[in-house]
Amino acid sequence: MSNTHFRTCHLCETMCGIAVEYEGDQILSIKGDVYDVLSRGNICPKATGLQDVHTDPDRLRKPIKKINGEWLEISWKDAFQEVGSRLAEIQRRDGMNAVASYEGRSTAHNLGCLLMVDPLRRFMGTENIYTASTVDQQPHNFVWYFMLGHQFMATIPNLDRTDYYLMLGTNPKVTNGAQMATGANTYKKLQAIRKRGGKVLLIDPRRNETAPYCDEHHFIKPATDALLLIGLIKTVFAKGLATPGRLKNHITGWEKIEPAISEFDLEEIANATGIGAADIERIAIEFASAKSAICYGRTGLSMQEFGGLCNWLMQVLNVVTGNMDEPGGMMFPKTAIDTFSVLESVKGNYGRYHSRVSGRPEFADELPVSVLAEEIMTPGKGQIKGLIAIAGNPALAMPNGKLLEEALDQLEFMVSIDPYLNETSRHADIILPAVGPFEKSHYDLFYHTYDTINWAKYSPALFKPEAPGYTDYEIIAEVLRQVVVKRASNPLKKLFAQSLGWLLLKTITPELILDLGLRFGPYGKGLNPFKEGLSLKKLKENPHGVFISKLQRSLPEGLFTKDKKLHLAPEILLSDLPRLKQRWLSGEPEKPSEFDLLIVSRNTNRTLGWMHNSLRLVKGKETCTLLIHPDDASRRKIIDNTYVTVSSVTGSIEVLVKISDVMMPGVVSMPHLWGHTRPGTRLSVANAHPGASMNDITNEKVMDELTGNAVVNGVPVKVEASKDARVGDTTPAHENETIEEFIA
Ligand SMILES: Nc1nc2c(c(=O)[nH]1)N[C@H]1C(S)=C(S)[C@@H](COP(=O)(O)OP(=O)(O)OC[C@H]3O[C@@H](n4cnc5c(=O)[nH]c(N)nc54)[C@H](O)[C@@H]3O)O[C@H]1N2
Ligand SMILES: Nc1nc2c(c(=O)[nH]1)N[C@H]1C(S)=C(S)[C@@H](COP(=O)(O)OP(=O)(O)OC[C@H]3O[C@@H](n4cnc5c(=O)[nH]c(N)nc54)[C@H](O)[C@@H]3O)O[C@H]1N2
Ligand code: SF4
Ligand SMILES: [Mo]
Repeated sequence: MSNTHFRTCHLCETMCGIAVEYEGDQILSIKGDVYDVLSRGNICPKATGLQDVHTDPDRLRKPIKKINGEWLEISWKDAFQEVGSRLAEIQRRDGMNAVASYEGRSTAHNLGCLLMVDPLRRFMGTENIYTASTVDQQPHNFVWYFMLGHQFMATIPNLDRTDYYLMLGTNPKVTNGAQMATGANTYKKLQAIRKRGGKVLLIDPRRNETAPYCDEHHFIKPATDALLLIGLIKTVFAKGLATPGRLKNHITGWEKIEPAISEFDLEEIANATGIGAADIERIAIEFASAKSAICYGRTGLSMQEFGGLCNWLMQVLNVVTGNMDEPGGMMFPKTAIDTFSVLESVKGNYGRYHSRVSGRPEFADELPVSVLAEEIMTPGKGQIKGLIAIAGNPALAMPNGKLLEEALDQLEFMVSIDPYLNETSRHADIILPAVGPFEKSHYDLFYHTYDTINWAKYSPALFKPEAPGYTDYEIIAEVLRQVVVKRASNPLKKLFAQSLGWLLLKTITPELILDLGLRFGPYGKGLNPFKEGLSLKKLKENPHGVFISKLQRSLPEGLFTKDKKLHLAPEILLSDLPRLKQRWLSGEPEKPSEFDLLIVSRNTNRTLGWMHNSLRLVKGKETCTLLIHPDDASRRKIIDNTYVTVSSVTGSIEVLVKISDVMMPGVVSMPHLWGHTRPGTRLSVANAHPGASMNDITNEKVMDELTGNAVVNGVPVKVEASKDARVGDTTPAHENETIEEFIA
């Protein structure tokens, strides 16, 4: 007899509800949960790949240790002991900063990892904290911190009520939420906007898969978006359409905006971006005149040279047209567990210390991941000798991954907390794998901050793991306990750390934290048995989630700034404008270079980097392809469906080429987190579908100077036909498959 288990798919921020049909410990199917409060049955193909992760023979179930280049299984007890003593030894000898940590994106999707982020930082006491955020959304966090007072006070496009949606550098048809908890098939929300008479626009150097769901698509030269946004804001002011609306008395810096951008000329902006001045003016007028409007951009804007400026200017456009904190504009969720008000430490900070080698400022206790390799490879006081890598694969994910791999090999000790022996963990000395995706409970402690409605949902574990089987929470907690104990300078301190750590581990479970968080959150029942409200029990009784409300207005009360004002013109952002002007509008012609094309990134429809070991997701046509415009291809005598060489100042790769006019001339595009060609991994399916790693050609030295975010869009490259042009498959360049098509 089969049963159905309801839970949230934890693969991305979209947070879809899934219905898992199972019998015994076998999964029979994974479908969308039609009763899920958020997603109403919508899912994407990736969710079905979770079944493969569950059964994957390559997924590690026990700790392994590298001994003379061979991986051997060891007991959990020995593994924890060794990790603890090796890390403690390094810190005792070389200081706290000699051990670093890298937390990848799966941290944010994992209850156990999330609960341990703060303890990890406190107990390891190191300034060398790196995460995937600095190759992703750091510019958003930076701007929210300086404008709204909290790095996680996320502005959420209120798609369900908007009349005008201007998107830049994002592809929701493929990526869905992309930092919005929407439920899958976000394109239906775009269709709904148009159906009710609204308008949807896309600005992107690639006419991506979302373009067919838009009224207009405009190509833009990579990394010039900040100029376009300035053009839009200028026009709004020039036409007398600027209005603060309800927030009039709660904004500072309004008067600084117009003067700050006055020197940027609209014709020059048009020339630099490739979007005509008449179009810029028209879009600005339409945007400001619409009943409600949203300007929103994602990784195309955050992972480029002006990530900080782009994210700030988008918010400025929303504010000066009266669309901040308004239905149909940008809104703010109110989460059931209010982690961000409780933990003062996560609000954000800036520049309290700097990276040792190139002096990059810290933001929110993190240093840019682009400096991790140099911090490991440069000798001197404070050099990184040990690394805790959690739920991330920086060898493929960060710029110049190969350099990072060289650096990882120089470490004295590295532990990976990861279920796979992959491109990064192969450099570790010990790998500690947590239980599988259905063997632990789930609550989106982090991604509820991107909620498009106010709601809450808890998913219990479905299966019991093979004994002993530890969750990420237990693994990280035990590693910390071991390090603290072994670092202790005298027996009394050791005993105290040992007992307290043990007591905390046994009594403070994730479920207890969740229950308290829910009870004392904004919708909680507290400890009053007669009061209606949220508790963990209530969520357990509602496996499809509990709907609380649509998003409500929440400013100015909800602001985290000390003066309770929205800071429209933070000095730090204003001060970056000259860099933008110098880069694009200096009047000097660009120097000719052999790297005469610009490469940009994209996500692919069916996959997510670390899911490439799921056969059902990677089989069929090759998706790791380079897209190039026909004119650029013919000039280089490139033939469709052959392998080409793409090189940059960093290195070169070979990749299958698809010639397509979806690309802006002068720009090429390829997906990231491929390139499963490194020896010594245990990824049998991924190795058979390797692709190439885009980050073998990106440059760790180039970053958004303001926020430290890595630049993986707009990287100069050269593309050449390979000498022995191998022929690839013959599938079309556009991947417009829907879940229905895929499953059929
Ligand atoms: N299927 C799938 N979905 C995913 C993921 C996945 O791996 N696979 N990953 C998830 C994660 S972690 C994230 S962060 C999100 C990312 O979500 P998105 O930001 O939607 O991701 P992309 O598909 O990379 O879309 C970025 C777009 O920016 C464009 N672009 C590049 N450079 C520029 C530029 O300079 N200016 C402009 N205007 N556009 C530019 C690219 O052509 C591309 O179309 O997706 C999430 N969803
Ligand atoms: N060129 C280029 N580079 C990019 C991007 C781009 O657009 N272009 N995008 C960037 C973006 S948006 C992101 S988010 C990053 C992603 O960068 P990373 O987070 O570093 O890369 P992932 O491949 O997602 O790594 C996830 C890791 O988590 C592990 N994992 C899976 N489940 C669990 C679990 O339950 N517990 C633990 N402990 N581990 C688990 C997987 O095995 C894998 O090793 O890449 C960035 N890099
Ligand atoms: S969009 Fe796909 S991967 Fe993301 S949560 Fe939904 S089903 Fe999972
Ligand atoms: Mo991401």
